[in-house]
Amino acid sequence: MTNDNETLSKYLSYILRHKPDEIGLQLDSQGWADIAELLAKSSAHGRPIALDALVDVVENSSKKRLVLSNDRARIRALQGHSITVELGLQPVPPPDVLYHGTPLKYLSAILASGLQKQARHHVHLSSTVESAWLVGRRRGKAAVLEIQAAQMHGDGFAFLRTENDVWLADSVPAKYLKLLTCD
Ligand code: HQG
Repeated sequence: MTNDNETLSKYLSYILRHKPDEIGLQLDSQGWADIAELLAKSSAHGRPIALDALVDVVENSSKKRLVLSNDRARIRALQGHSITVELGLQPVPPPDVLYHGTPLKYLSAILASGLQKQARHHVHLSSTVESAWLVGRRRGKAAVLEIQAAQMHGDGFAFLRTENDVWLADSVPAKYLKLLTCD
């Protein structure tokens, strides 16, 4: 993935997760945008995007933030929205443990009050320690928490899993969390 593609991936994720209005774009209730309309409106707002580049980002971005519809006419973000969309994910039982990476500075607040979803629709959880580290370290010194996911599920909490193996929950109360490792 080139730097250009990473920039484009972030731009498209920003528009499709948070600010379609910024370029006058309408998403449907499931978060889909018509690609021709997206390209035209982005261009009209000073950000021309080639169709090839968009497809390349969707298919080759290591972050897998975006997906095309089966007919390849529409695009949406897989997760991470702050605007209301219905992703159509079904609750599934989680593995025994999941992980969450966070900036070190949030650790004591999280251990005291649990994980809250902040601006997004869900708390994002990782299936591996490695991916949790990557999430936490994107803002500097980090900590990785282990979550007793199967126990939570047994207590009635729902978990969703996205196509790119991100696990989503409404919240994680502090009693299911423990510090695994930190910088
Ligand atoms: C923290 C990126 C204080 C939470 C990543 C996180 C991920 C609390 C921050 C995806 C808290 C919210 C999601 C509490 C939670 N007190 N801080 N009680 N509860 N927090 O960005 O999980 O590039 O909304 O730990 O790679 O960091 O967007 O969530 O640090 O996959 O594709 O509040 O976003 O992917 O931050 O990241 P975020 P996140 P993309």
